[in-house]
Amino acid sequence: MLLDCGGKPLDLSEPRIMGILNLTPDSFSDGGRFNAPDRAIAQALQMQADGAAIIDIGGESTRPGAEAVSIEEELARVIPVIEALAPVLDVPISIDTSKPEVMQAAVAAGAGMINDVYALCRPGALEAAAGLSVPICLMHMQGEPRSMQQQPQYQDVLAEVAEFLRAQVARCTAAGIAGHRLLLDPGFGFGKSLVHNLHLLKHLDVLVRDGLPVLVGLSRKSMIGTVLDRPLEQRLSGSLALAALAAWQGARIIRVHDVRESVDAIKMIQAVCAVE
Ligand code: 8Y7
Repeated sequence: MLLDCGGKPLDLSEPRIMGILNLTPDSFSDGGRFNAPDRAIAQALQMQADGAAIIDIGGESTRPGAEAVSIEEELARVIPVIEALAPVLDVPISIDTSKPEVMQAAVAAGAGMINDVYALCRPGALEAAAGLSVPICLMHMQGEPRSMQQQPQYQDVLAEVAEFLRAQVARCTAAGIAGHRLLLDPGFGFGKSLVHNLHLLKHLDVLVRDGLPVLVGLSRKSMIGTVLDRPLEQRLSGSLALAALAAWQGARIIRVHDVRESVDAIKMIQAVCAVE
């Protein structure tokens, strides 16, 4: 299956790696090390060379407890980098945003996918996305980043996440967004306890069977920190184990910080998947 990301094809017949490029000064995993545009561009090119099939660029932190940034600030962080990168990257750029203005400006600057952790639920986002022609990743979140980890509660987390995503697909379809432009993401860590996250991953195949490509972000997340009792910079092994479980169950895009290692891991899984 081939996804058209604003003119750049993304082949999802095998699981692919999405490299994370954080342009936030407070970015929780890389401490804002790639904040300067030149270094961001070098980092993106390195991730492509390491085998990333798409680069996800974000200018607003969505980590638990993070504060919102203004439209102007977010645009100032992401647009110059997208403008510089789009012409020189072979792989598509995804814009991690929930703001309609940023979606429009980013796609105009060359982004080929929208990654919205609010699943187009913020005012104007659905209309903005419908007016563009790039694929959209719809992610599930319970609550808001500022408070979502305080008291996450579900009767049946898997059923509720799947139901939410199906409802958002219907909402998108009604707004004129073709189904083949949509990807689904259960939103690991977004208003979920450790057990919720583990249960969602164990049964990820249920979401995969809905038929839309599934994207997952597990890299360095607190579920790994909690199980292993490791700080952020020591979560690679845990991240690879979870990426493997997701790819094994049919996830098509794995969003990661450590591209080279993750590409190796999913290549091995693909080798096993490809034999009888
Ligand atoms: C995810 C994400 C983050 C995720 C999608 C982090 C922006 C926190 N996580 N987008 N974004 N899925 N689609 O740990 O799981 O990277 S930010």
